[in-house]
Amino acid sequence: GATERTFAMLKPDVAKDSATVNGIKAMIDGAGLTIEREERCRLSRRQCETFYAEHAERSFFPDLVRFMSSGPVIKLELSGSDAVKRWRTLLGPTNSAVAREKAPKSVRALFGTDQQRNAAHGSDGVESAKRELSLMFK
Ligand code: YYY
Ligand code: MG
Repeated sequence: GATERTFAMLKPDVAKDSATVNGIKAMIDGAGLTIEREERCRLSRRQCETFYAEHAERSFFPDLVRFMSSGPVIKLELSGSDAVKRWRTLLGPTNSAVAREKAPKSVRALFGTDQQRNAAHGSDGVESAKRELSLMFK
């Protein structure tokens, strides 16, 4: 497959726990993906609203923004063969409970809690990866 870049983000539910952060980084490495860039920061509500703008009309949006701005996140740029799809597969389904059923070895199955606190983000396509990388790495 083509060499791609994608955006990954460890969310506030896991970014505060170094053992979990290291566990997820080991999974990234094990999948043949390279961490090109890493930045720990706390996102403002405004930054979260912009990042998740496609979901602005959804009922879960205010709660999602509150959660994502509640503590530090770790932003990662990943590269590798089919990186976008590879990281999405490693992440597993959005809802952590579904992930435990359908993809028990995935990041969300192992480290997520529910449909909101689901451990990590991954771009859903090459175009959104470009948008998210330029938004999050100035
Ligand atoms: O791309 P992915 O993160 O797997 O899911 P999206 O449908 O893009 O939703 C983004 C984000 O919103 C999800 O990671 C958690 C949150 N969310 C939620 O809190 N409740 C839902 N019913 C759906 C999504
Ligand atoms: Mg998404």
